[in-house]
Amino acid sequence: MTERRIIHIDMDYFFAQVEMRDNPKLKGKPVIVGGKASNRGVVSTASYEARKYGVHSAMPTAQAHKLCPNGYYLSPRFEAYRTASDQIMKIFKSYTDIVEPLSLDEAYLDITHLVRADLAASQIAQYIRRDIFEQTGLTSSAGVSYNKFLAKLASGMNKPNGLTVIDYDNVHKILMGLDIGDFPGVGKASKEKMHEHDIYNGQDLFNQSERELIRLFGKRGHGLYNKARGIDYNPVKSTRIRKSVGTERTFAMDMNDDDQILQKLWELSNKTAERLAKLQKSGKTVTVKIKTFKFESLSKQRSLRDPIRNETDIYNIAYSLYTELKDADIPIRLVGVTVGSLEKATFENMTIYDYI
Ligand code: TTP
Ligand code: MG
Ligand code: MG
Repeated sequence: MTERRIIHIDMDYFFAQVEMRDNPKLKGKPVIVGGKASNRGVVSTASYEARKYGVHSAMPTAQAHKLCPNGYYLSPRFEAYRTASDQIMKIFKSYTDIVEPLSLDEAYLDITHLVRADLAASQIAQYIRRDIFEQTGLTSSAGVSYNKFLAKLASGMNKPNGLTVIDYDNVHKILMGLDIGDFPGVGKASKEKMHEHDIYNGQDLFNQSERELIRLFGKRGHGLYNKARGIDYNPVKSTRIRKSVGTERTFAMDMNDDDQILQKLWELSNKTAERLAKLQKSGKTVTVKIKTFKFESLSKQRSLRDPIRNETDIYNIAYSLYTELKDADIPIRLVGVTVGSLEKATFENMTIYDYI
């Protein structure tokens, strides 16, 4: 197996940075974005200036006020963050198809099979960070390594606006000095358990046998044993963004009976509506495709002003497209209906957990 080339990119103090970009008076100031103290809100994030006071994500805003009374406290503007997020994800996809977003502000990229294999992965990461800055005015940090665990670890090492490479030369040293709580999967409870067994850092973890780690942590023991050695086989899982939903049927024999074909079209419209409902999407184009008995593919599309999602709307348009398309003398083998230009779920029905 060729060695993989993985990049992890994470925006710096993301929500706060967007606010500071949009209001330059906030530059260099302690900026805190989050819920209101009066509503028992919590901090979403804080600028690095505010972090100096000890303010951090998930801290009650009331507590942040005590630590940093002169901070600038702002409510989140999710649409602005979503816009910036869409921009960065688009940049990632311009480099590789294998992009796995982890939240609004970060993603893994697998650039192993990038056409420009002659460029160092770190150079590509720099290009990506440059594109992000040019297009959004925001800084980010990148980690480059040969697996996801190390790439993510690396991206946090020189924040903000930094780039870190972990390779075979430095991996051991970095991991040995790493706090045990900074290993993925080691939460509060496992950290305490680690401490009970005198495991405080990567070196202590490295010194444990695999058998002992499995005894202590069950199934996770094997993964922890590997992590101490910089081993992680998890692939970057790209999530395809669905642009259309379509269904088609091939007839058992060439078909020229409108009634039967329209019956099929109705069934396909139903199926498509069902799938749209599952995805919680609606679409602004309808396409009907047919394949003639000579295997010729023909299609016709209509764009709509308002998005549609139910079976009757889909069928009505599909019906009229079909009548425009079908030649009475030519039997067909296949008919299909596709709804495209899908719209995202609206902000109103998303929760904060869809963002982060
Ligand atoms: P992070 O990438 O974890 O943090 P960050 O970008 O603010 O700061 P940095 O990466 O430089 O350390 O999270 C991205 C955004 O997600 C963050 O700006 C706000 C939001 N978020 C929350 O709303 N609540 C949280 O608890 C966390 C961790 C993040
Ligand atoms: Mg971030
Ligand atoms: Mg992040």
